[in-house]
Amino acid sequence: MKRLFLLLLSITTGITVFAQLVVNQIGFYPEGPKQAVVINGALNKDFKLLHAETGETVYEGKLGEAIQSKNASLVTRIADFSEFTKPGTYIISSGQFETKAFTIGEKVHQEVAKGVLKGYYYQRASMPLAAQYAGKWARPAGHADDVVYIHASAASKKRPEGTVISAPGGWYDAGDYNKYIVNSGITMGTLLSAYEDFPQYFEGLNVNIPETGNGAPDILNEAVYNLRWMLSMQDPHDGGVYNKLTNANFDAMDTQAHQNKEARYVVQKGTAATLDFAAVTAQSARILRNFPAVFPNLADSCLAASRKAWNWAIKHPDMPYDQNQMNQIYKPEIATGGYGDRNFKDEWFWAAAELYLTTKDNKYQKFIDANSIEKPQIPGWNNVYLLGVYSLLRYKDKIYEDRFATLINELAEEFVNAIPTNAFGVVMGKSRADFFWGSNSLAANQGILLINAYRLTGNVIYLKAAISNADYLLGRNATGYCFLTGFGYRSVRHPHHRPSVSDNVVEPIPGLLAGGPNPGAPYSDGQYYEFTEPETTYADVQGSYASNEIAINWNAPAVYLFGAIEAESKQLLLNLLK
Ligand code: 9MR
Repeated sequence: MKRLFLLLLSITTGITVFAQLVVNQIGFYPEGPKQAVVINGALNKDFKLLHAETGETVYEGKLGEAIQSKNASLVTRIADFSEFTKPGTYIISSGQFETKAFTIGEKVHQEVAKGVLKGYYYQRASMPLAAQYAGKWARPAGHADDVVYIHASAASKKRPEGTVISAPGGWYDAGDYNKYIVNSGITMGTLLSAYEDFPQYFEGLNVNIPETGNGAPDILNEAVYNLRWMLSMQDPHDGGVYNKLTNANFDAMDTQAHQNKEARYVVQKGTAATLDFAAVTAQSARILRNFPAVFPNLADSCLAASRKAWNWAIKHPDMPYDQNQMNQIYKPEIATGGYGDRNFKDEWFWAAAELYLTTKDNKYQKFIDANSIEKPQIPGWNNVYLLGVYSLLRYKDKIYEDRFATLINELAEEFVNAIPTNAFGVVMGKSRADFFWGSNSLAANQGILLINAYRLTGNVIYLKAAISNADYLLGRNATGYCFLTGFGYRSVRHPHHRPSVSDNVVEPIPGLLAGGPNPGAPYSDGQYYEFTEPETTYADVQGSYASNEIAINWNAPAVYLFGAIEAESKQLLLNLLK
């Protein structure tokens, strides 16, 4: 019957996307905004909220006007039940569609916030994951990385080709088992900023990792695990930082972490890697000096490493990582991820901002000024400018405060203004260009910008707009998927993630955010995609590395976003009472 309906629908409308009712599958804050979206339900006019256990109707409403999506050939109607505030477990129904149960309640995203942070533990290299922390995903230690070769591209006088160094620990980058400094840069900056913006919240967020209870919050314990690896990626002789620690080729998908027998190399130093490293170590120094008992001397080591990296960058201000060119000169050829950035303005800005804030040394100001960008992009691995802006604003630096507050508020205003015409009532999808490799991280990073605007102005509109993108990630989107493994009633089951593929556990490792819709995906990974428009090109299959991989730089803004909305959710109530 349902199939017949879909067939009729596609014949009569030419629409190529399934009809369904989508919602944040986890739920809503009692005083928060609450919306579900009917996709291609041409005949639907109203909706009901039912009590999940009793089936009793607790609220009835009319769907909003039909909205043609700008990002796919689909039409939606929004079911808004924000005025219903009673905690409980509910289902929404509209015509032939029904959601599964979700919750209205305080702290409704607390488990998600914990889950996305815990996701990092499962990415740890060089140590066994014990069952007491990892449950059924326990595994032996992968990649000791105590024998790592200096690749020909990275050879120097003091460390000629083939020199063995030790660089254990850190997180695997994504679905592969390699470790990349550039991508660690934005990841660490985002996690450290989450802590700096919401210290109290994160001090209370324990995620059952080996360090839990050691006197430092788990978000810092996790970050330090990667930080120690990052420190080992700096050449102590000159301060330059290697781009990555990698196999020559990607492992087969069914390789378990501990089975890897391939040689590991560090390859070529670069300006982006070294400046990202300088920024992360400067920010770490500032934070970790408040935890001398837990991390003795680490803050000092970080600051020394940061300065050394900065000095190297001053001498090598424009050294891109061009893997193709490198492979023409040096052997063995390296085929793993490139993260090859060519524009370093944003890295200069970020590193200068973090060093300036940590050291109070005015010499960094001229680099902040010289590398200012008028209309910066929302952060991504090759675009870290706003991380510097957020930090300068966090410390209310008098010189920069007004200018950057205006910048953030203007961007936030554009986001908020785009919501009413968005088919899903969210910020994500303001433009078709929002959908690319790792687009879900954009939704989360837009959320971070909005949270910054909210912190600057106290205006709850921005907090609500950030929540709209959280809803997007958890199911209110054109695919109907909750993009987080292990959460929601229709979530990612087959991520492109070697640990999840190669273990004997049916469920994927939880707490990992899939890359999300990417119209370029069919051309990159050659998988079959049932739908191919910007907001629908997503397939929950292992082979889809361009839409269904997971990555540390995509999880980090999710840690920030879900942590921030949990930390601030009580403001929704205070706002209602005003
Ligand atoms: O996130 C990266 C994306 O922006 C690039 O378009 C893509 C292709 O170069 O690579 C992505 O990063 C991958 C990295 O190179 C290797 N580890 C997995 C990453 C996520 O797919």
